[in-house]
Amino acid sequence: MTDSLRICPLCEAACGLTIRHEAGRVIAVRGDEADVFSHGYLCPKGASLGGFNDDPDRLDAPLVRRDGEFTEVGWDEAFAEVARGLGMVQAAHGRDAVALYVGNPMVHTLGISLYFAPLREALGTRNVYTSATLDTMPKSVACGLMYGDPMAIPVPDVDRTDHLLVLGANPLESNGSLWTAPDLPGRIRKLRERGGRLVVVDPARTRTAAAADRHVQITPGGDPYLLAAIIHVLFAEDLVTPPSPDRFDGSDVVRAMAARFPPERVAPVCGVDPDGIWELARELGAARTAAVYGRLGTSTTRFGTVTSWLIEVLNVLTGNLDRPGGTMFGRAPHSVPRPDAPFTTGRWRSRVRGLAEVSGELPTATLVDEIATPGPGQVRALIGVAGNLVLAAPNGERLDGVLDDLDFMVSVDPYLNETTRHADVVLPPPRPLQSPQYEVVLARRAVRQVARYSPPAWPLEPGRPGEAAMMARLVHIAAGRGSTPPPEAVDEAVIDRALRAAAAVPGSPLAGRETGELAARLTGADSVERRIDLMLRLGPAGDLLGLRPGLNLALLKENPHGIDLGPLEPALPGVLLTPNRKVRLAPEELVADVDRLERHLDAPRPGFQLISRRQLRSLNSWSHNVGSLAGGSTVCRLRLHPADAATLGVSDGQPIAVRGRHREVVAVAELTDAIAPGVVSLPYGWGHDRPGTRLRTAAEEPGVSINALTDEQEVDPLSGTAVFNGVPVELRPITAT
Ligand SMILES: Nc1nc2c(c(=O)[nH]1)N[C@H]1C(S)=C(S)[C@@H](COP(=O)(O)OP(=O)(O)OC[C@H]3O[C@@H](n4cnc5c(=O)[nH]c(N)nc54)[C@H](O)[C@@H]3O)O[C@H]1N2
Ligand SMILES: Nc1nc2c(c(=O)[nH]1)N[C@H]1C(S)=C(S)[C@@H](COP(=O)(O)OP(=O)(O)OC[C@H]3O[C@@H](n4cnc5c(=O)[nH]c(N)nc54)[C@H](O)[C@@H]3O)O[C@H]1N2
Ligand code: SF4
Ligand SMILES: [Mo]
Repeated sequence: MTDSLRICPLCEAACGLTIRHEAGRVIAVRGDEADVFSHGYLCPKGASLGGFNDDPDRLDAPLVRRDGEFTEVGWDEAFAEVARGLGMVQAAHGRDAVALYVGNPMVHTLGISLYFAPLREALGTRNVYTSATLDTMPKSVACGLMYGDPMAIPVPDVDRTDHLLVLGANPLESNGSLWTAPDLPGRIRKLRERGGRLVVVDPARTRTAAAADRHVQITPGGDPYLLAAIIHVLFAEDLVTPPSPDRFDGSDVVRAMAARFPPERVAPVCGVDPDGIWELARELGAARTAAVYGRLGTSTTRFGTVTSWLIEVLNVLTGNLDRPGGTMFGRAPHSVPRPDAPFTTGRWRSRVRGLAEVSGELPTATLVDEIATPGPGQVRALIGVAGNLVLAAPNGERLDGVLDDLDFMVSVDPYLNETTRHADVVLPPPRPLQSPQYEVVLARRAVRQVARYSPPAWPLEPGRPGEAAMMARLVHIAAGRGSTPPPEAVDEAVIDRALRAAAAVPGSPLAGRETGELAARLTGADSVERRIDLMLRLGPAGDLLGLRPGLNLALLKENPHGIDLGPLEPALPGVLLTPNRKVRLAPEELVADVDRLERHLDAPRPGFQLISRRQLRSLNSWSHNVGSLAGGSTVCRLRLHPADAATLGVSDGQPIAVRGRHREVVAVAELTDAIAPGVVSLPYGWGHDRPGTRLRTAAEEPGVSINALTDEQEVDPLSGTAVFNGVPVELRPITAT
């Protein structure tokens, strides 16, 4: 029996865990008490990491489709097949004919996060899609326009704040997102113990709302109006901390914008009375320190970007941006590439719907159009990495219907699921505990500066490639080098490029040094570890390849519970990439969308509005096969207010028909007064009843896919992000015949 320390790869909290294992099987999972960041915390999903790891339905060998049937093949044969399929499409139809989709586990998986940029570059296609346009992109666009860098996203300083205002997020179940803070439940409890306040704005009385000092039960889609009205009151009551014109541009424009949204005007669309809005604003304005935070319920909406922007503006106007107890910019312990120009969008547009490129990506909501619409530039092949498009994308059923029309599809995924069942080749990554872990992406969202590394808990079986090597081979194939060059060559090229860039910085201690000599200083068991070593050593606390004392991989290995580098520190103006190095409070693109927002005040209200939710013992679309998490309350139910149910004549546990724009599904009703009247909610990630999958446990309780009801034609125009909250639906009782 061995105990290995691991950073949990399941959610953004990134807890440190202790895994007891023997002969390649997990015996027990505990929170690592000595972890410098999570101090022993773990949630039910982390406790089931063994179930994820040991799931017998995980694929252990590549699958290739032959005469319509999947056959297990060797790795070289599988990659040769990928080279053939992608090469054929690139040769016949050009680079844009190959689309890349990368899903959410990218941010939790070293073997993907390190290769996304090289793969995208090697493919040279404009058809790059990720789950960001199903999730975070509105925040990236808002911050990109305000701060110049879409990665400069502040996080609430939860450990020091006096007042936390949460809109459209449920951190007590999700453990936080765009916000890495292990044990958010404990951190929020401590906030309240030290006299701080928690206010939650959500149409549902979630676990977080139930724990709050105040729950504002807003109507879906009401947030941008509520935020604008709060800003209105702050100005009207002289509660604004005036932003210094030396550091901030545009506060007059914001003031004029907010003047259009007095509480009395927006109250009906928010479902919050004007007095309640005045009170929220006064409370926020009076708090010694405060942080305003919004997540999925604010971003995957019709006005996701404007809403995300107004949240930032509110933090500025209350004097809370970039100060302890307010919201602060995270700082990774490793070197992070800085964009070389201020953020813009729309450098190209999608072929069919003309939607703007954002951060080098096109909206995932329109991938289906690009596949289904014939003509020059049509997508003919898809590389899907760690994504489950059929369940995750709006109107996923339409995608389900067109993926088989592709000339070639390869999936990098451990499961034969709703999406990968359409692939020609499935390449399964190793089990999570056999992969190394370092938080390349999440470290920038952490509420403290922390550096941790976990090596694989036990080695890979001989001949089995790690996910990094799999991705590196895809990079070679995408670049037209075929399936045979060594994967390490990709890493060495990245290292060489980074060292050249570092040596080219005038005045830096590395200036003018020879890159071969610098590369020889790197340590690590393989080329992936050498890359991490380099990133650490060139980072803000790094040892500059031995030129000063500081971080390197060897030091992290000596400190397996992590190294705590302290709380976040103010980072302005250093993080800014705007042309004049000031925060832009009122970027024109955002202000322009306020006209649409104002017009929408008078739009007719739908009968029912569908919203999404997450479940504590469930993880997106891919945990339902883990037996230890299945069952109990982890089922797919349509939550409905008892008053609405009475009107419809529906009782608890009964089937009910739900019609979205494109089709109707039958869900099981769960009556609860925790949801606002007129609103219904379904959990995200269900619908496991399709043939051709290998998810035996999940298929026993399949549920319905919420994305059978959502509409791929509806996006937040500024970010291209799908609308998952506030979706109009009709409900119909199913009468027994
Ligand atoms: N209606 C509605 N739709 C939503 C949402 C919602 O709230 N409502 N939420 C949206 C959000 S926030 C997100 S992030 C997206 C998620 O969109 P996706 O990322 O496309 O979907 P997931 O369900 O996270 O599926 C992850 C896939 O990665 C695979 N996987 C797991 N671990 C690994 C690994 O280590 N390596 C590889 N290669 N594969 C792995 C899993 O088997 C699964 O197929 O969905 C969005 N869709
Ligand atoms: N247990 C668990 N944890 C997870 C995941 C999981 O599947 N399970 N998934 C991970 C992922 S990929 C993500 S992105 C995060 C998401 O993390 P969160 O955003 O914290 O989680 P959600 O449950 O999606 O919360 C969205 C909330 O918005 C509310 N809402 C819906 N519409 C509106 C609206 O118009 N206005 C307001 N104010 N609220 C609204 C919903 O009722 C819901 O409570 O969770 C991550 N963590
Ligand atoms: S909160 Fe997230 S990171 Fe922590 S144990 Fe649970 S799933 Fe893992
Ligand atoms: Mo997400």
